[in-house]
Amino acid sequence: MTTTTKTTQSHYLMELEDRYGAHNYHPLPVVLSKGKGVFLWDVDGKKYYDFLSAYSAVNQGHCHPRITQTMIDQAQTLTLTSRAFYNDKLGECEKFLCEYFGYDKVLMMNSGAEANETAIKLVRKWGYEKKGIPTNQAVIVAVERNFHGRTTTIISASTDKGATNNFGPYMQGFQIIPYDDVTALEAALKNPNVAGFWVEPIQGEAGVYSPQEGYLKKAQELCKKYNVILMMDEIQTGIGRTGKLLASDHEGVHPDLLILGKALSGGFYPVSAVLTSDEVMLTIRPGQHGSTFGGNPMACAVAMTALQVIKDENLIENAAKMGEIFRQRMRNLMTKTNLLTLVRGKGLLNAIVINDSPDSETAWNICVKFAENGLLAKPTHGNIIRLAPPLVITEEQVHECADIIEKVILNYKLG
Ligand code: IF1
Repeated sequence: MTTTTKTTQSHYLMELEDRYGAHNYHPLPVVLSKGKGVFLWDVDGKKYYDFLSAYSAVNQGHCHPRITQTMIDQAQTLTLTSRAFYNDKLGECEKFLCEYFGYDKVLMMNSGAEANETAIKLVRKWGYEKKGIPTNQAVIVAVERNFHGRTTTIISASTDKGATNNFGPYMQGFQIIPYDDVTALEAALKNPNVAGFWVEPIQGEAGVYSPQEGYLKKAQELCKKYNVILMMDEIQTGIGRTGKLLASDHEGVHPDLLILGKALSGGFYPVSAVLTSDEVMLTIRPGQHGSTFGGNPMACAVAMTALQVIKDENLIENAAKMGEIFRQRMRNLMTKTNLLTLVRGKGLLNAIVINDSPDSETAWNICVKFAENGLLAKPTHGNIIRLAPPLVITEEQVHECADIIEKVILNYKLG
């Protein structure tokens, strides 16, 4: 594995994590201590372009001043009441979210995994109480190579060995079909016990993999035809990332149930949400679901400002424009080297595919070189690198980053 020269301080901090923290991650050897906009700084003061955006949670850019101010103000006023009482931010935020995304009702949670858990519970409840599925027979159809989080229920629908191995026994009630396959989808939905179809409009973890055009539209039609809830996980793809408010908007699809997280807070605070119709949402009654922190005043205040920033700064349009420029630069780079075989993605959710095996360490080694040259990105699989800067990036910065990527790729020698 490639290593970089590190100072005593960064070594010390990496060793602390290694010594006292669980080994559930394998980070790049960079210790970050500051962020602003598209930039991050390490403990030695070295500056980097952030091309991960905390897995698309900081679409608004690091430490956005307006969100920071909202958070400070709210922290000095009221942070948490629990849902045992009303609070003066929750209703406002719920109205804001419903109008912003076009749904009847919203249920706020904290992490993305919790939002997906909430979605599963809602869809099952609706399945029994509205669709008439016999007790404990509800099926949720999910797809191969999905990523929806890490709870025991969610991993029960995962096809990734690393995510599932030795974490059993698994939750029942999921059927897995291939992604981007309408024939398989229709065959599955014919089962009258199917309550929901659970899908990401672009698969992030799988390597920024978009389905063929028309897939989501067709999925929506099939769900309607068979009275099944289309559950769209837009935790990574939503909130401007792909150059539309939602990735579903590329096909004009309005999911029956929308799952959001990450950029809902601009990276300040864990805020997630499920949006859906009255018919689905009202199947859950008092005491049947919730969370201590879900819908707290801090989360509500932060989420409203974070979403307002997306609109006020035209970040959706910017993501679309900058994404085009970036992919054009990568396509141009492909003409100069055999190392790069593909660039794909939408808006500012992109990936490059390296001409090496998925089991290789090439993508990792290239990311280490990117870091040395002032750009932080993370491999997904041995040969795919996700490239997803904050949506506040400017054209000049896109070119500067493309120059860094080009320089590293053109100088890289396959081992
Ligand atoms: C990690 C990936 C990204 C998600 C979708 C739900 C969740 C996620 C579509 C869960 C989370 C993250 C979590 C992160 C790695 C990461 C990831 F590589 F695994 F796929 F972003 F690309 N649905 N995605 O992408 O949300 O509970 O984490 O808030 O470190 O596990 P969470």
